[in-house]
Amino acid sequence: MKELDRRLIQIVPAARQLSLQQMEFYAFVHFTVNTFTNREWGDGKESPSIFNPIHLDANQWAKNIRDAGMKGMILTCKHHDGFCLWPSKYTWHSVASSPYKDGHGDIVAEAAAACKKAGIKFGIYLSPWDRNQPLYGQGKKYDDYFVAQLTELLTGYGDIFAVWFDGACGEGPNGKKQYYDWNRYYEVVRSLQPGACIHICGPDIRWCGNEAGDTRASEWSVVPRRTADTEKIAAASQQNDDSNFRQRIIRAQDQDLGSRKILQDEQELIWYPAEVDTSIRPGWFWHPQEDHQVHSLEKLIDIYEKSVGGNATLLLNIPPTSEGLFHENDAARLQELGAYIRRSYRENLLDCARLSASPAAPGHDISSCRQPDAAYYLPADETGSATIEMHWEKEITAERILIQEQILCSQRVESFAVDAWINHAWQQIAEGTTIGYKKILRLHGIQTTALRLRILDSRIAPTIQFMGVYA
Ligand code: FUL
Repeated sequence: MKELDRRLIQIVPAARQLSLQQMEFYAFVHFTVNTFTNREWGDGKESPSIFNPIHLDANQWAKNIRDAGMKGMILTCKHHDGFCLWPSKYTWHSVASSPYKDGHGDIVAEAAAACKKAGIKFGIYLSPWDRNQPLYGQGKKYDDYFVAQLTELLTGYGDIFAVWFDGACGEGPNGKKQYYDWNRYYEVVRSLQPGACIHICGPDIRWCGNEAGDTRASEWSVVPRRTADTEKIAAASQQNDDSNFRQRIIRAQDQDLGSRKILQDEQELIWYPAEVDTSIRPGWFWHPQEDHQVHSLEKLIDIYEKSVGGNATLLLNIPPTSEGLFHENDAARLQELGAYIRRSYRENLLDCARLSASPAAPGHDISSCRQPDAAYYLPADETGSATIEMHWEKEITAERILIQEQILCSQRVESFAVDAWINHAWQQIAEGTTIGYKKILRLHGIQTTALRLRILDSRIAPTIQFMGVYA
């Protein structure tokens, strides 16, 4: 077992993956001709003349995104319909042929500038599947077109934090078949934007496997390399525009991607953390009939705490209307969500607690987990178990406990429990498997003077980088 553990803890995030994980929560913005046709997938035959978001204000998007606590925005620069939100030199199927700003608009530039102004990062979604481009299905000719567009986006708009390659394709068995030269795409991204993560059909960030906002109960970042097989990701992706698709939960057989049992016979392992992508409303694009179906604050909090607090990142979509603005209902919900997150995690009750723990390895004292810096607690004992106690002089009411591993030392914890001191005895109030970058547990207003974290099983020894207890 220890031999396997030693092998597993060698797998750690690249710098770009660590930065992305630390962003935690960022936005998707789906916007194209579909916004004007009330569809989810365009067929590529739409006339650019329908595209005219007369009140477009990317600053309104960026400001609401930032206020919600999100750290970046990924824009659908080109969705499956092939319409480009920037004046690409390689096609006329773009804003340049639309009435928007008399064909002089560039929405990618507007969005990138708005992100910069709001102090958030900017990323791009460029759909490999293109229903407008006649070269699609012609092998290298289409790859050349795709790479040319990718190059425009990666060189003309400043720093890009994310490149999102969708696996969706609705061509069906008798449709066009394009064999994408993925490695060529990746090399272009690496050479032009080495800090960008390549998401989904790419080596850096893993699709969680559904669009409903579900996170696995045990989310692992060290997984078999075959998990990043683009053909398989594409096969599991959307094959038609049926909106029921996004309700599908993670398939049962996929629940465990990275326990020791799964990894023991794998030759090749990679750091490949999960991203949960979902929309604030039923559709990815704006549909006027969904203006009153914006998810409740409770639902969004639940998605947030299970994803960001479940060792995944959260990519939340907000679709602008045909006027080019976030609808007031979506904007109001984003404001509420941001206020809720700020309020909930403002005051760490651990600041006034006495901390003790199983004997620490030199330089890795338990006090290291009071600050969210790189320092971490590490027990001297390498068997994989450890106990951390928190004591208060006066009774506290705790709503949440937050625990973070130092993922630069890989993901190690396999099993843990939390106890509270109630009626002069320890009572177990929560348990879990993985912790990873961040675990948030709801404690439902427990009243106590002491809490205890028991790490029951871990690869070598657990590393605890930060802990928080919140009222
Ligand atoms: C899917 C696409 O087909 C949807 O339209 C949307 O862009 C979603 C994020 O990915 O695969």
